[in-house]
Amino acid sequence: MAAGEANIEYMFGIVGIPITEIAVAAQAVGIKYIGMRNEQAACYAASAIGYLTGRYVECCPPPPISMAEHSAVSKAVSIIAHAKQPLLIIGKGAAYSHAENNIRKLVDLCGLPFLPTPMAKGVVPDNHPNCVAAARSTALQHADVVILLGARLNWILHFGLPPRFRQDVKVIQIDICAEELGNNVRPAAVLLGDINAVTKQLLEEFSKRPLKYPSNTEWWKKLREKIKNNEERSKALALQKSLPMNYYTVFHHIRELIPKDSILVSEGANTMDIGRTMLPNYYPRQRLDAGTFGTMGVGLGFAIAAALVAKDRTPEKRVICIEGDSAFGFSGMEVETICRYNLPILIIVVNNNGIYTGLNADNWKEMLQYGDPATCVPPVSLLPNSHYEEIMSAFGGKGYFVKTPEELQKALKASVADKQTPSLINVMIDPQSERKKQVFVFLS
Ligand SMILES: Cc1ncc(C[n+]2csc(CCOP(=O)(O)OP(=O)(O)O)c2C)c(N)n1
Ligand SMILES: [Mg+2]
Repeated sequence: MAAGEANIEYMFGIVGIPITEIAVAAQAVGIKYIGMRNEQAACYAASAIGYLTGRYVECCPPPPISMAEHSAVSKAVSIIAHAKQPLLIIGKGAAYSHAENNIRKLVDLCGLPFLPTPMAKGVVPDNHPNCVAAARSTALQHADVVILLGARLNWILHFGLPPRFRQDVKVIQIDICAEELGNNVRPAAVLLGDINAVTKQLLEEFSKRPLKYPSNTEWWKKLREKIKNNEERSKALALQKSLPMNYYTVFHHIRELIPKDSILVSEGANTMDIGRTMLPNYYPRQRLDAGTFGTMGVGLGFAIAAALVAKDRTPEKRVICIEGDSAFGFSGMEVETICRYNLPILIIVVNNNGIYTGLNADNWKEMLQYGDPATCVPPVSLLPNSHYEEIMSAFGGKGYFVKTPEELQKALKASVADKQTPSLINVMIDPQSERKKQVFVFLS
């Protein structure tokens, strides 16, 4: 009853015991009860609802909106004005705080280069001319002033430390959570407050002390060169005609054929990392991935939450869930949940027979000659050529097994056109396909 009175719309749990009574009671007061196949996936789905709808604010009495101390705002503006190589990092907090309009104004007004963290993609559209995501490592490594707008210096930002950042980088940290301030790096200025409100404060300060970072600096030249170089390398890989396909070719076709306003969900290692660079976001809160902690298994729960919200609020928007073959396995049985609630999610499994790299069928066979599989199967390998699409067809959705760009295009067109039926495209790629060479190795 209390949940009903609080206008809770969605409740996630599992199917059956021990939640039967509470689920029935919730349904009786008009709450949508979603029975998942595993508590973990239910929690992932529930956590995404607040992010997608902002309803964690609506359900409670409106919280006070906190603003930063004026002296801190003024200090931050001075530091930005003296920066030679500034970089704005937009974090998930900016998306949570619905700060997109003010941040867009700040970027346009001050001409600053910016980078989004994974789930901040789309707060300012990825095709904005100041977006330097394609030169991410260079931007992080050489920035002398970094403005963190609701982004945290956790592993996804390499803890803000060398060699990925300059030793003497000045960090301006803007965050709603006091405990986050000063984590890993001592900031030059701290602005404690709601991202949207603090961005407005910065805009007001910049209207008194105008700043336009010139677009012809050496810094911009360096960043633009790197962007061009990286984009050319990705494009060359994407246009390769050899079979089996590589990651870049797969993402190239996905980008060409899915609607621009799709809600993208993703997890995996290379699948997620390469997909993040190859698939643009144009709107805020439309990318959900395993970003913060890299936890595999979140994808299907996130996709289910996104599809429920889309069905109720923006039925024209598609949810596209791009999974590595290993990542898919963590919550794969939620495909049944998707079919049970008839959520027209398109799952794309990028299948390289394993984690990072796998074995092809011939090598697999050869390997088995060495003895008991438990003693010789590489711990990064999955069974080659697994037909994950049959998991979808088993429950009444549509499954596609594709090996060539033409088959991929055909399957994408068919599943995008069918707005009613869940589908899964299992895309076989070269098990040795790699991410293009990176300047830094993982976790450096
Ligand atoms: C819960 C959990 N267990 C294990 C890991 C370690 N891990 C990182 S990525 C990954 C799977 C990557 O393989 P896949 O999804 O097939 O993507 P690929 O790189 O092959 O494209 C795993 C198991 C993790 N991140 N989270
Ligand atoms: Mg894989």
